[in-house]
Amino acid sequence: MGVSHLATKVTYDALEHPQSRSMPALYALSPLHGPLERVPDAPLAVCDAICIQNGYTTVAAVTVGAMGHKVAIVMGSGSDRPVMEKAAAMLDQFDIESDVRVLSAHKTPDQALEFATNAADNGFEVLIAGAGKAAHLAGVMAAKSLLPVIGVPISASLDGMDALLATVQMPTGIPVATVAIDGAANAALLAVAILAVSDEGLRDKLAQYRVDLAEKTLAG
Ligand code: C2R
Repeated sequence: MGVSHLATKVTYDALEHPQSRSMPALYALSPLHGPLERVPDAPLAVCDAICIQNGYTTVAAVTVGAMGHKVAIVMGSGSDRPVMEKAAAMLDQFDIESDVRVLSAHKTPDQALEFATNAADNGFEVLIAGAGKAAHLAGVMAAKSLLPVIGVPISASLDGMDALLATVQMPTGIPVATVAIDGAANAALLAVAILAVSDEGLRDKLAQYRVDLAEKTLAG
């Protein structure tokens, strides 16, 4: 079995199990050319070609996590963009891909529902939804998706208090994790923390971010 065939199989494995994408994995082909096996507790080694490691004679290592995480950032209007761009910028700092969309539960209900319904299948792991005024967008995302939804109340009227209450006061059963008014950067950091639960590399980055933050704070 050639390297490319092996690599292709591993890649397919990752694609067929998107929930495992964040988990770096080392796959091994035994000397007997048995089936691909996941090597438990493998180091985060990456080798694109065949190499010898961990006592396996023929090993192809693929950091499945290299495919990366994907977070959706949706907002009710283009006028929310200056606030919501801060979420994208923060995710970028952690090398997390984001897809930014304007969708409104009020003005484009069909598209909003369709987006939420298919979000997980489209590879998103967390949804961030920002809206101002009567902010129903995050709640509608949560109603149609099992993914964690983080709501950002936008200050578009009444100093954002209307959006804060509309976002945070979800009925029991359909939660929206709500951050501060215009707190898009924190929404991104919460998304990072959620993704970091199953991603050691990301956890390290988040820890470093906190160290840097403490240093900056102490420096006044
Ligand atoms: P316009 O600037 O388009 O009039 O929007 C938007 O998020 C925005 O802050 C004014 C405000 O209306 C909000 N909006 C919602 C929703 N769709 C738009 N709250 C929704 O679906 O919840």
